Amino acid sequence: MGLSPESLIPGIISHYGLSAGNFSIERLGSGHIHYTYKLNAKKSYVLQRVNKNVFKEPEVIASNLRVAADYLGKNFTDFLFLSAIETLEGKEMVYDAEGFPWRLFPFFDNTFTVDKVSTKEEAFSAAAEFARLSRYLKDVDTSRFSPTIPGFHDLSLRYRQFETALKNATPERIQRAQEAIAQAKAFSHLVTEYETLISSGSLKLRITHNDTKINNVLFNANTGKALCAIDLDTLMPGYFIYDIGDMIRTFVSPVDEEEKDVSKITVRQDIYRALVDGYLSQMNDCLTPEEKKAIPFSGMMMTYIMALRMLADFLNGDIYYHIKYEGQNLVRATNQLRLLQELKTVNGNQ
Ligand code: GN1
Ligand code: MG
Repeated sequence: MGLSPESLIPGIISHYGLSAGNFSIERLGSGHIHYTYKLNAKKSYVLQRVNKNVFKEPEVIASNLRVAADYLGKNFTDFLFLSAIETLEGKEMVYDAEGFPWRLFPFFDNTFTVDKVSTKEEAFSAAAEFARLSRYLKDVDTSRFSPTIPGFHDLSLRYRQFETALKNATPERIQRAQEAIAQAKAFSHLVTEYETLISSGSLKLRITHNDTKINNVLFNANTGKALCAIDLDTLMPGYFIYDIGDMIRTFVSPVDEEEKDVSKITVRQDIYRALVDGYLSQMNDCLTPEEKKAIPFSGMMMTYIMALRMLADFLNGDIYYHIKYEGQNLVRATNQLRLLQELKTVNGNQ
């Protein structure tokens, strides 16, 4: 075992000219991938240890964000783009002795995040903010960006990874996940639909956020409106279905992906409409009619891909997502499969 990440904080922040003695430090808990801390003081910061097992080339994240920040800075004056603070040596990241990169961000006072959407206004505003990022980047040369995780939302790849996990899983895990496995297999027609949609060429490659879950947007506490998109590690070339689909996945239900009681999972149609309206308030003119037709599919596709990834992680012995209790990834997968069923019902009734 290496040193605990917390014990490394004083050394890391000294690269920014900061002293740990001036802060009270708390762990911020809802991300599944990195270790994130808040450094509390009059001027507060967010410090993050990047998960290098997930982001194998952290320099690619930094390079994409540099391209985006330069482009937005040159072309727009009204866009808040969250960039990492540079070290005293002018670097965007500090590597610790185990090779984990760390980054520091400013903390914005008077802001908040939510894990569930409460109102239509919240849904509209958050969706419009994620969409604005894609709209402002619509003319940037996508070849200047590289994937930070190759094949991230490639449903065919994710299905194959699920099959591999199933092949290698212990009988005990397979037994516990039996029902979820059967449900996941029953939706495999979505993989074919995805392949057909992608190979039709009707979706334009754009710069997308790719992780538009509701807790990746910062709200202004005074206005209640979305202030900016955060968690930009997966800002990279993608299709708009990934962004609007992940919003459908994480906005429409009154409970989040951690909910164990699946009977509480429903599709709030007013929230659904508000998020689509919010997204289109920015992106309507950028999307073709064929792209817009893919919106109902997008929500199902992104819910399915998360169900497969969570289920595969459970079968693999919980090696990817952080868990707080045994069986959490199976709970998440079961939750997502129920949401998928609900979305199917709603789409079928339209
Ligand atoms: C992860 O980093 P975080 O917690 O916002 C994951 C997303 C999943 C999400 C599920 C890099 O997002 O793809 O949708 O968990 N990010 C990565 O909650 O795998
Ligand atoms: Mg993330």
